[in-house]
Amino acid sequence: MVRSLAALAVAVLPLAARAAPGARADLKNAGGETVATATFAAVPDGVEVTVVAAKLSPGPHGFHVHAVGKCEAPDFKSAGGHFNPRDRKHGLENAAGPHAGDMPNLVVGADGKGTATSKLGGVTLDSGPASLFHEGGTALVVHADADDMKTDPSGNSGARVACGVVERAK
Ligand SMILES: [Cu+2]
Ligand SMILES: [Zn+2]
Repeated sequence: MVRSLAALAVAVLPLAARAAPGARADLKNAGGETVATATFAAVPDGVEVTVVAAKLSPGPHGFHVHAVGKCEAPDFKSAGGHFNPRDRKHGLENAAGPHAGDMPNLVVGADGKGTATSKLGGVTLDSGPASLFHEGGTALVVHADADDMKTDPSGNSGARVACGVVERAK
């Protein structure tokens, strides 16, 4: 009994040590179907995003935080450009970048599933221009194609195929 409790404590501890999600987003496709979910947690100097894709086309997809918390199907243009409070250029590999909302590609397997965790440096869940809850909010967007990580303003990642407004976790 004592031994199994100890094993349980070891198994549970890494989860308990992680920050509780401070925000979440449900990403829907143009048909209104939820195809991925994301959670956001405050970490030192930024916000960690974990996305779990359940139903996306296989391959790498551009994946960003966009500057407006509005997801109007079918093109999701309502989400605006990339979240960019520090007026940088697009791309994790751009010397003049990146946008605060830029992240590595989301890689989806042949089964339509994929998981990724990335850190948004210099972003907060609190208040101010660098907050995901700045006036008007923000949205998480998945694109049809891979982001080349350097072409301004959006890495040639093509159409917006899924969008989710970033909301406070309850
Ligand atoms: Cu985008
Ligand atoms: Zn960008």
